[in-house]
Amino acid sequence: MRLTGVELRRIAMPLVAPFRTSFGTETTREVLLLRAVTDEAEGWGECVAMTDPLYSSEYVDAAADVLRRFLIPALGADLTGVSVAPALARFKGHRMAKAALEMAVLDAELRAAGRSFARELGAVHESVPCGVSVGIMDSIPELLEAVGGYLAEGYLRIKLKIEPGWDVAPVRAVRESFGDEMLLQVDANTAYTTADARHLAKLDPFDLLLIEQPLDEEDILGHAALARVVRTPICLDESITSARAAADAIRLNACEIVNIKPGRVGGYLEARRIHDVCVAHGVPVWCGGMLETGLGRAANVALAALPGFTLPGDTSGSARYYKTDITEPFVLEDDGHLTVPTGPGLGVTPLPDELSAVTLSTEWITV
Ligand code: SMG
Ligand code: MG
Repeated sequence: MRLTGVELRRIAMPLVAPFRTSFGTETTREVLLLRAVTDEAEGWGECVAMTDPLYSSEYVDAAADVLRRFLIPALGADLTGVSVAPALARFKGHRMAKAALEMAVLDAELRAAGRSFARELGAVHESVPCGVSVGIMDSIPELLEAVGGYLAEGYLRIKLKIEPGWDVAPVRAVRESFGDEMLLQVDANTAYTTADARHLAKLDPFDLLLIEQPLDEEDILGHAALARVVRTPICLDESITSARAAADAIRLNACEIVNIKPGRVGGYLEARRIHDVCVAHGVPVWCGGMLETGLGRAANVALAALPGFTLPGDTSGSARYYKTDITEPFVLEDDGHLTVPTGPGLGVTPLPDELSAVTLSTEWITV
């Protein structure tokens, strides 16, 4: 397949409500989209880097810069999806930017071949069970109302964002209000230290599925130490940047469960390798989310249909974040599942009017 060039497109999507985590509050999702133009088909990529480097070191302006100056020029005209990562390997880091470029090339290749992401990745399910991530709120009544609303919509698992000062009380309130049967987990986005181990153990009585990334992303041994104090299984997100990092964390007993986000690990192909490493070790995985548009959501839902994804992911419907998506929206079925797209490539395409309504700028890069 011959690559002609790549369009970088910046869009800004207003959120239906502010989303607060331990590192900040989002009200608008700024996204960098890529459109890879080849002699056979066009493909779309979505970069999950956020406006500010608060979730990880990457941020959207830096992703655009590294793509424009280094990654796209390094591709060469003749390529396929699997050749992207090796061509970019000599550039350190910037996994979210690399993932977006690989996604765009892979999408073009699969659209041309009439194959879906799901089939290509090895999906074994036609639909996937969905959870929802619930931000930090100003009060417990407000939180209970939000959780109640999501459960009424059919979400099968609730994830509460936590931070020091918003942890045991909201978890207790949600557990007591909605019962022991509900699948419930928490995500700290690195907000604690090993000195908080005894405090975090106070979450143990609430039968959480997992606690996600309580400590710093580099603190693998800290997570292993914490795991010896808390009974709730530890799940890593930010720390797992590659299949090798996953293998190391598992070997060091730093996690019992892994959150897989393709952007964080450099692409869907590395994400599949992490899935394979985890399956080989009997470690359950689930698909994380980065407030994707319908493009990234389509690919995430395909990934979540692989056999090792045995826990519901943060693969919510489009309406969780956006009043209007840039593709046909993903709508939760009554049973709390999303249908895995089966069309060529991602199986979804941006709607021209919706896309132009949120576009801030475009830039064409010739290869
Ligand atoms: O797409 O539903 C989603 C987001 C889920 O909580 C979510 N993501 O650490 O897992 C995580 C966060 C990262 C983004 S928070 C602004
Ligand atoms: Mg997380």
